[in-house]
Amino acid sequence: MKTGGDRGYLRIATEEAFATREQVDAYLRMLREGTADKGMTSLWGFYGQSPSARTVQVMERLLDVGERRIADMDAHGIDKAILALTAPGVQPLHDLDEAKDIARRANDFLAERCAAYPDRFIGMTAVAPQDPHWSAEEIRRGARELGFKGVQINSHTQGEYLDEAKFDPIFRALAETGQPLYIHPSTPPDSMIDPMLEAGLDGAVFGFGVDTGMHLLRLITTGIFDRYPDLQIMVGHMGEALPYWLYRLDYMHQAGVRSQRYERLKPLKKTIAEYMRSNVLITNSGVAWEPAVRFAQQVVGEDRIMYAMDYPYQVEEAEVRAMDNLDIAPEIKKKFFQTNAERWFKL
Ligand code: 1DF
Ligand code: MN
Repeated sequence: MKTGGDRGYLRIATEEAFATREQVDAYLRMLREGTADKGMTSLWGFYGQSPSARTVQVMERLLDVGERRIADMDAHGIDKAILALTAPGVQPLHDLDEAKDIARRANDFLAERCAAYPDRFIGMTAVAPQDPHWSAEEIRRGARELGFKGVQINSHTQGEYLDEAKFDPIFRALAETGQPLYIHPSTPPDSMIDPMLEAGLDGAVFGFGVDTGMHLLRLITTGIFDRYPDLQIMVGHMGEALPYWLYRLDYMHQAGVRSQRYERLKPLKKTIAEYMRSNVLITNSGVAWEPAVRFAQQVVGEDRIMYAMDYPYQVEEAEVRAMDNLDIAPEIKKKFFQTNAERWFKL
């Protein structure tokens, strides 16, 4: 695969992960001490400790934000990667100072790496939502001093979702800086995970999507876009299944609002489908599947669906080729691979 845009578009990959050594070491310490939740124990018990070929490859690739990653991007025809600290970031850490230190140093490291490869790497800010005010300041620093183009939060923070009022400083900082929020998956919290864990379905196979789709839905139904009408929220994995649910979501949501069945289910200015078409952006991370991409383009809009590889978790040349071969108009393919990312990340 070739970089350089000879097909009429650059390939910009929008959900690409890196890790820092001290982040992984903190996870391993939590696993040893037994302070990690069930999801982290499942996920990082695997990536941090399994000797399998997959985990060794993933770990090596996560920790490299230099020549090895560039070589992989060149081999797969990826012109630019939008990088974020891998899930679940520092969100599971119980020691606030440690969480903030690791996030801040990861941001400094990423900014330096982006400066070293300015044509290839673009950064997103990592935050520690455990401290919403610090996170708001770090979002401002990321946008104004480090040159980052968005913020990634890995779904819930120790079981709490971003619609809780205490997280509002984060949304104020996003509004102030005009940056998009990428809600990346995490394993479901202990309050949700058991039936998935017992069946081996807690991770990227299913649990990620259940938790993250619900997270976005909670933000929508509690009115985040009425409070922040210009906010753009990105989710991967073809919208974490929400596009396929949309008809039923709107029908049953409106029925629930009319019957005043729940205190928190209040009337909204728009329908869920309308918010999806004005405030939600979707990447195809993990889903190189033409029917899903075209369905999302149809119901959410061709300006709102962007390409992602999900490096280093899903590195498949055949998937890049499948997306190159999407049976869609060339203008729409260019939006998908390049110009939607340029527009929404303000590159
Ligand atoms: C996995 C998948 C892990 C994704 C990830 O971060 C991740 C996985 C820890 O396969 O276990 O970002 N993903 O987005 O699909
Ligand atoms: Mn991912």
